Amino acid sequence: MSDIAKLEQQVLTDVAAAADEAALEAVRVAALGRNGTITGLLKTLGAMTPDERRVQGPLINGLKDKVTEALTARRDALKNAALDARLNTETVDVTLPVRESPTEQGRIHPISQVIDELTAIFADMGFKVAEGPDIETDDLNFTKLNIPEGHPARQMQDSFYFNPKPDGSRPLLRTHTSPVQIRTMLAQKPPIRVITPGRVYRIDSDQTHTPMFHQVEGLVIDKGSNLGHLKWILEESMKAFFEVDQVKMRFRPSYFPFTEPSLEVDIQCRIEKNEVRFGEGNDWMEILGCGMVHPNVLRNCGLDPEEYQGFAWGMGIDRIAMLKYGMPDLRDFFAADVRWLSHYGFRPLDLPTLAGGLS
Ligand code: 2NM
Repeated sequence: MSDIAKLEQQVLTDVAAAADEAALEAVRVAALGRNGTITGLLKTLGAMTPDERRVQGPLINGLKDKVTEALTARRDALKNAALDARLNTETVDVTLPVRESPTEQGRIHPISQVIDELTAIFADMGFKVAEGPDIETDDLNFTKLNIPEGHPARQMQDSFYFNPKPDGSRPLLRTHTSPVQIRTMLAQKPPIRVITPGRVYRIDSDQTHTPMFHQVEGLVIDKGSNLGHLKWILEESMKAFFEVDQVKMRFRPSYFPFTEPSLEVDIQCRIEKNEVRFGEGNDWMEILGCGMVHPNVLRNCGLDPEEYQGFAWGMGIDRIAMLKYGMPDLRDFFAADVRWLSHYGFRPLDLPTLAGGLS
């Protein structure tokens, strides 16, 4: 066998044996690289006589072409094999459920949802939302609300007071959102229609009380405002909130320093083993306190009680959220447990509207 034929056999054997593209490249360099065996043969052509070259030229170039062709074929085969291997391992199971994007996984806390629902309901009746600071002065939290010094509601053990300031005054965490309504009356001229949802703080912690909880209060100040208006607003708003056509309410006389007369309101319901239904049944549940704003409060805010009257109400958001959405334990609200939130939370783009449904 000639040297060329031997070389051809050797190189083609190596090409066939190359197990991957790196091994194949090594075979190519050994044969056709700068110092390769076939390149070496090609270089010998220059020193040959024309007759020798006429014979050797086609043989050597034929060898080069054959090897080049074999290299290309083997490279394609290796590429296809590698692709087949990937396709076999990198399978996609199209029957798997689509993974939610992070924006889809987020949930609105039920308290935020209830605040949004109440905002939509009262906005529809012409109310604006007013907000104020969590840290309040004694004057706005108590004095202006007709709660005098020495009143039991002011007791140190009931409110979170800060250390005294140089002037002797002691700021505190607001115990209700009423100071926001005082601020509103001081800053705006009637007619006033506001609701004030927000955090409030009281030193109280047991099965049914958390030291921070949420309130929404409402306030209307106008000429000729009366209890009939208050009753209508409460009935309509609670029907909308609990998403029922009818709801009976029971108004009982009560006492608050900032209203006169003052009333506590029960809402008709049916209490079953572990469920409460509104708008039916023979049971009653207390849900809010209300009354006509006390003339002293109006005067404290620069309003003449002979000219303007008003009514106000206050209710706990956490409690009505529990009732509406069937959450059994108040303490879960503030446990920051993502499993609880993903169960009871609301989708961020499902905004509550009166037209589209609240919840
Ligand atoms: C309640 C019950 C009754 C109330 C009164 C006022 C203000 F500022 F106008 F005097 N704001 N909120 C009020 C009245 C709050 O919560 C149970």
